[in-house]
Amino acid sequence: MAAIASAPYPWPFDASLRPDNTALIVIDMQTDFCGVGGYVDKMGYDLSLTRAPIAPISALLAALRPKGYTIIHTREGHRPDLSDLPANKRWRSRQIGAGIGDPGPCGRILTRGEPGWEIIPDLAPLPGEIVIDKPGKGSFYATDLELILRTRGIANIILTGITTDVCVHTTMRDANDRGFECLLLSDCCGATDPGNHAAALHMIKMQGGVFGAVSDSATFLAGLP
Ligand code: C5J
Repeated sequence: MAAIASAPYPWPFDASLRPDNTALIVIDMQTDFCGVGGYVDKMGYDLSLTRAPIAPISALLAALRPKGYTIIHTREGHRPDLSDLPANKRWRSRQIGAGIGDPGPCGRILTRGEPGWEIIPDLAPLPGEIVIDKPGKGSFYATDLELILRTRGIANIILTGITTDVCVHTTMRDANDRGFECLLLSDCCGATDPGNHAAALHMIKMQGGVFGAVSDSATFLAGLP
């Protein structure tokens, strides 16, 4: 039986942390969200905020890979013909000067196959690791993530990546509704606004852990069996 010190309760609730039933999800660590010339940079946000989780996630991967945990990476992006890009999502992105599908310094913004859409080299998936391509914020919508998790017998999900308040939170909420037991590691996530990052962590801990629990990578690694 193993559990991690976290708030508002030791995670997982049933102390069932094992490599065979637990997955690490690394969300959208793409150049578009944390690299120079990508989508977040074009919008004018502070890249240091979305780059902060790179080193902690790297350490986490180094610890979990040899133990046999399921590792899943996600990428947000759209088909080159933009047939899966809702008109309002494109319109809004153009309002802030980073039109999805439009050319930018890293190729067409948030478009599959372009340099900006790739996962950053520091956190590149290893052969055999699962990569989920998603058109939206949540990792379950219009993907086969749930099928893969159920097929592998995954009950517990560790959430990392960017951005805390958007794609990570949407994925955590959707996972929680599906009955998965979720842990978010605070230093392994980042948002384009520090207040939103803090608020996103706070929300999880309400109501006895309404979406799961929150810890950090040092605490997690110290408690890892
Ligand atoms: C956003 C994401 N923020 N990966 N995507 O549009 O959080």
